[in-house]
Amino acid sequence: MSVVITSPYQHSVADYWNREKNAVNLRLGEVSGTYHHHYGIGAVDWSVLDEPEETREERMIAEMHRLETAQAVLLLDHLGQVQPTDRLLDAGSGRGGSSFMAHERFGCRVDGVSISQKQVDFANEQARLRGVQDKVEFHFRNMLQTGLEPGSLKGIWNNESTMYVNLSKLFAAHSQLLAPGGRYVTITGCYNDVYGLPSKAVSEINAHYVCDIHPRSAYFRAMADNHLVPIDVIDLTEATIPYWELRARSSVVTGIEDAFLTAYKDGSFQYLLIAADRV
Ligand code: SAH
Ligand code: GPP
Ligand code: MG
Repeated sequence: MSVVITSPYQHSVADYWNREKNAVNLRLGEVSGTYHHHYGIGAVDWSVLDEPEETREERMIAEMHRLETAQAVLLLDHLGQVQPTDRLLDAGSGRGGSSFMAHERFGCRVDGVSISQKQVDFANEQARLRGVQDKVEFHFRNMLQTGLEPGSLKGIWNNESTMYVNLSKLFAAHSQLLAPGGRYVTITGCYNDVYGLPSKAVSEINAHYVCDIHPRSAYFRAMADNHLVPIDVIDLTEATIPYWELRARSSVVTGIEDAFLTAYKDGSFQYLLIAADRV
């Protein structure tokens, strides 16, 4: 164990991300050079299926990448007014895709943290290739204990990374880092309290990614306890189903597609955007 990885569980999560090389992530990333580890939203252009066989696969990959990029655009839309002199934190930053998009959009400094050294190295190399290494930096750090200066951040987001941590600890940490009036945004999968407890399909997703999907209620409780007041809550479940339907028919399936489609369709699982103000 180290000062960054503080439990055997976190060690197994870091191990997953250090080994991860799924074609569904690398081939999509190569489309534009922006690498995402999250899912897509929006209507699919189903004309990709009518494409001749030689070009169909390439078109499907580009289409999935377009929907994943649209997901990150929607998240950034909810960060509010961000000035070039502000600072942002990408908590659980993966290969860095959303951080680069935020820097391009706002011109400000962005720091990303991940407990995967491989991802941090990959993302820092991307920053060098883009010539933005003094403005976008990735660190091998724990989002529960980043070591960043209290009150120094205008915005923080978690793009599909809250299911790896205890939400009370996460929002206590974020609340300390955000300046008053700062904004927090997450896009996440949560289980539906109305369904009850995690369904079989939700449990399959947990096992696949070594994560622990929280109930929807846990987000609002932990936010209320930590000076975070929701300003937008958007149920993206309907908007993400087409992405999974396309992905299930692609050459880059990983085997988890049916679990997502089942969980979304049986009402046990929801894809949610939550934006909150730090008060
Ligand atoms: N937000 C990125 C990556 C999501 S994948 C994107 O949208 O592309 C989940 C990420 O959470 C991985 O990078 C993983 O290393 C990170 N993560 C999980 N637990 C973490 C922790 N305790 N501290 C920091 N990062 C963590
Ligand atoms: C990241 O995507 C997946 C997660 C961070 C875990 C679970 C997320 C939920 C919303 C439950 P990825 O792009 O690495 O996954 P894949 O390889 O399946 O595309
Ligand atoms: Mg992916």
